[in-house]
Amino acid sequence: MIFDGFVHSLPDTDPGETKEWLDSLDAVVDAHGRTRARYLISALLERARELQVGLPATISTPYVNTIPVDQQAWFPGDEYLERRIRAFIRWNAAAMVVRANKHHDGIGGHLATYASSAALYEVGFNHFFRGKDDGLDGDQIYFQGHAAPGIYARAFLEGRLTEEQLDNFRQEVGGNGLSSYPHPRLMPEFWEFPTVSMGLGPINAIYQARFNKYLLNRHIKDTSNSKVWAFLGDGECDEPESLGALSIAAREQLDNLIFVVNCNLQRLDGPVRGNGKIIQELEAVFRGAGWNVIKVIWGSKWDELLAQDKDGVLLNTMNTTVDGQFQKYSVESGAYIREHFFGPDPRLRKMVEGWSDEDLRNLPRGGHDYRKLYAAYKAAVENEGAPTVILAKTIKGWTLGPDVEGRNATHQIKKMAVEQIRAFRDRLHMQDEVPDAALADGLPPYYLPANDSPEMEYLRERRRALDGSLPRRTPARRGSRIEVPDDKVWAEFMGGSGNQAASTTMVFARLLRNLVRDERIGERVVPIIPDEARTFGLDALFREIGIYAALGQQYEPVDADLLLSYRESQQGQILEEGITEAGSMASFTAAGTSYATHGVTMLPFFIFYSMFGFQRVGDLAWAFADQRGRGFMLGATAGRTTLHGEGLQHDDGQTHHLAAAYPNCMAYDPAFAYELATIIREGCKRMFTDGEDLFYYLTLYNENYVMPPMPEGIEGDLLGGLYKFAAAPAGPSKRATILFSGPAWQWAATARDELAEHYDVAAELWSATSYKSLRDEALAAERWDRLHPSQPRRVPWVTQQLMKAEGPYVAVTDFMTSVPDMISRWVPGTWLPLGTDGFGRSDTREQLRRHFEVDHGHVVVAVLSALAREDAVKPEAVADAIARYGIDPEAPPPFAP
Ligand SMILES: Cc1ncc(C[n+]2csc(CCOP(=O)(O)OP(=O)(O)O)c2C)c(N)n1
Ligand SMILES: [Mg+2]
Repeated sequence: MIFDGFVHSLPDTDPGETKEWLDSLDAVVDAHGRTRARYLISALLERARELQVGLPATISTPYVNTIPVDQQAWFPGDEYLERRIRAFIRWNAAAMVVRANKHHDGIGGHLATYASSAALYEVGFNHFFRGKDDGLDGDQIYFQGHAAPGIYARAFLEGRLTEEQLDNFRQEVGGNGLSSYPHPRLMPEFWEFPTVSMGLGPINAIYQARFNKYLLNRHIKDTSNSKVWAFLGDGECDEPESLGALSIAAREQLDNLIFVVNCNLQRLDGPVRGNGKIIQELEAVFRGAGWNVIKVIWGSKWDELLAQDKDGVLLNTMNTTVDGQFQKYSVESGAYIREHFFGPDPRLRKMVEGWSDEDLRNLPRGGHDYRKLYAAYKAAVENEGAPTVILAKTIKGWTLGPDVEGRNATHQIKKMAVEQIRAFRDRLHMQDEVPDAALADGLPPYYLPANDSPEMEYLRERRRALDGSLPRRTPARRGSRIEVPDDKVWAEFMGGSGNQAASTTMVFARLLRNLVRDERIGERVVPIIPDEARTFGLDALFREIGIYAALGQQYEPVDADLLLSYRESQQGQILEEGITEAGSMASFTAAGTSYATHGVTMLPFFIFYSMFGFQRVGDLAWAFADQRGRGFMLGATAGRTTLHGEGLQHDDGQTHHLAAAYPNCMAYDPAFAYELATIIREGCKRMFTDGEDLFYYLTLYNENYVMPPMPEGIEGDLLGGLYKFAAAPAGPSKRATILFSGPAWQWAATARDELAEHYDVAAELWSATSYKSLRDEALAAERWDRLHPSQPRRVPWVTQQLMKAEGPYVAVTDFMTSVPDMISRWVPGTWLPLGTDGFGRSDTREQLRRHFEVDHGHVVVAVLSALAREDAVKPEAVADAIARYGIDPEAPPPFAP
C-alpha cells in the first residue's frame, strides 16, 4: 500500500487490517459522501482522544460552537435584568461618543467596537471578573482599547463616574476628563493596563499571567485566585506581538490566562479575512500552540437548525462560506439570507421554511448570546493545565442600526443623526427611559436608572458578590515600599578598582550579585535577560539564584559538574527569556508594575543588547511608561565604537536619543563604577522607596579600564547629570573644558594630556552622565522664565555648572552628536560636540574611533578649533594638530548616507 505521508515511513504490522479500514472509508465516501466520511473520522478521533491513544491534536474543527448544547452550562443570571443593563450601557456608551463629537467635531471615539463586544464584557462583569475589595488582587483585565466607551458607561451606572466626566470624554487637559483609551498614566486609579497600541495587550497579558505564576512558585505571593483576561480584536491578531508569544503560555501551562477574541470579522478598513475564515485560522494557530480553544460562533437559535442537519448540509455551508460573505449577510435582509445562504440547497431551504424573513435576519452570532458566552467563560475558568482562548463571533456595530452594523466604514463612525439615535433607542427598547422629546436636540441624554431600581440593585449585587468594581488600579497598598539596601551593596564600587581593569558591564554584574544577596530585598530582585547572560557575565548567577522554570528542571544539565552550571528551578529567580526582547519587555512590565497589580514591589533589572532595546521594542517601553512601570533597563554592549566587531546592526549610537523621548525615563550614560552604583542606588530609592513613577535607562559598555575612586562631594551633581571629574592641569596659559560620557572619558583624558603637552591648553574634564536630565531641567527653567517676565531670571542648572568651568566647551560621546546637543542652547560659550553619527561598521575600536572622528586626536582638534573661533589660538595650531594626528580633512563625513 502506498502513502505519500508520514505513515509510509512507519512499519505496518498488519497490512490486511489496514486495508480493511481503508476500504471501509472508501465505501463510505462512495455511498454517503464526504460529509459523512468527515463525521465518522471526527468521531474516531474523538474516541481516540477519550481512549488516550495519543494522537497529535487536530488543529481545526468544523465551523460550529465548541461546546455542544447538551454540555452547555446553565446560565445562572437574570436574563431580563441583564439585557436591560446591557441596553443601558450600550446606550450610554454611544451617547457619550455622540455627545463628545457633537460638542467638539473631530474629537473622535468609537461606537462599533464596544457595540460588538458588549455581551463579551457584560457576561464577565456579571459573572466572572473578580474585583479587588478587601485588598484582594482580583482578576487582571486587558480591555480592548477601542471598547473604552463601554467600560466608562458601566462605571457610570456603578456610580464611579459622573455625567460631567462622561461629557469630558477625550477632553483631559482641563482635568476630570476621560482618556480616549486605557491609560494608567492619565487615569491612575482606574485603568490598569494600556492596550490600545494593538498587539501589546495580548503579549503583556501572557507575560502577566506567567509572572503571576512566578510570584506563586517563588512563594512571594499567592496569586492562585487571579485570572488574566485579555480582550482583543480579530484584526489585532495580525500584529506579530499578539500571537508571537502564544507558545510560552502553553508551555508554562498558564491556565490562569484567558484570551477573548472579538471576532467581528472586520478591522478598520474592511474584512479581516474576506476570502478566508479568521476564526478557523485563529483556531489552528492557537490549537497548534497548545491552547484550549473554545469557539462561540452561533447563537442559541441556530441550535435547532443544527439539530435537524442530518445530512450535514448546514454544516457544510457554514464551513465553506467565507468571512466576506458572512459580513454581507450581516447587513442584508432575511430574504437575501434565505436566498443565498439557505437557498441553493433544497434541504437547507426546507429547514427554514417556517421561518419569517425577520427570524432569519435575527439569527444571532454566538458572541451576542450571553448563554453561550457564559458556558464558554465557565469552561475557560475551569480548564486546567493550559491557557484558553474564546473565539467569539460578533457583528461590528451590533444594535447600532443598518447604517452602522457590519459596514466597512463602521469602525470610524462616531456620529448619529436623530433618526439613527431613535432607531437605536427602539432597538434597545428604551422608549420609556428616553422619550422622543429628550432626543429633539440631537444630543442623546445619558440614562441613569433610579438608585433603587431592580437593575441597579442587580448590578450592584453582582459586583459585590464578585468583590467590587473594575477596572481599578490600586498602587498605594501596604507593603509596596522597599527600603534601599545598606552600604554593603554599594561600598565596593566607590573606592575605584585599584590596578584592575573592569567594564561597566562587569561592575553591573557584581552589583546585581550584591543586590540579590541582600537579606532584605534580595528575593525581590528580578533579573530579566533575553539570552545574553553569558555576554554580560551574568551566568555566574545561574547557579546561585537559579533560572525560573515553571516545571522545574527535568533533565541533568550538560554542565552540571561546573561551578556555573545552567540551573533551572521552579523557585528560580532569573527570567531567562530566550531570544525575545518583546517578551522580556513584557516580563519587565509585569514585574515593574507588580507594586500596583499585586501590592508587592519587585525590582526588575532588564539587561539586553542596547541596540535591541528602545529601537526594537520602543512601543512596549512606551506602554511600560504609560503603565507607570518602575525598574531598570540596562542597554549593554552600548556605544557605536565600543562594541567593535559587530557592525552596523549592533553598534548603538542612538538609544540615548530615543530614550530622551520618554518623559519619565531617567537616562544615564555612566563612565565609572561609582557612577553606576550611585545612579542605581538613587533609582532604587526614588522608585521603590519613594514610589516615584519613573524608570531608569543605563547604558553599559564592555571595554575594560581601571575604575577611578569617587571624587568627594559630587554625588548630587553626578545625579543631576554633570559634574567636574578632573581639574585642569597646572601650567598652560589657555583654558578649555571637555565633557565626556561613558568610555569617551579615555579619549577626553588623553586629549587633555596632549593639549597640555603640545598646545599650551589646560582642559578640565567633566563627566556628563545624563544629557536628558540636564535638558529637562533647563527646559523647566526656560519655561519658568518665559512665564514670569518680571521675576529675576532662572539660570538653567547646566549653565550654572558650566559657568564654573571655562569655555570653549567640547563634548565627546560614543552616541550621536544629537545627544550632547540636547544642551547646546544653554552652554555659556563656544560649543562643539563630537559624536558617532552614521551607520556603524565592524573594525577595531581604534579604527572605529578614527572613522567616527571621536578619538583623542579629533578631540584635540575640536578643542583647538573652538579656541580658534574665539581667537585664542591661531588657525595654524588647528592645522598642526590635524597633521600631527594624521587626520584626513578631505575624507567623507562618517554620517554621509
Ligand atoms: C499598533 C496599532 N496600529 C494601528 C492602530 C489603529 N487601529 C485602531 S483600531 C484598528 C482596527 C481594529 O480592528 P480589530 O482589532 O478587529 O478590532 P475591532 O474594533 O474590530 O474589535 C486600527 C487599525 C492601533 N490602535 N494600533
Ligand atoms: Mg475586528
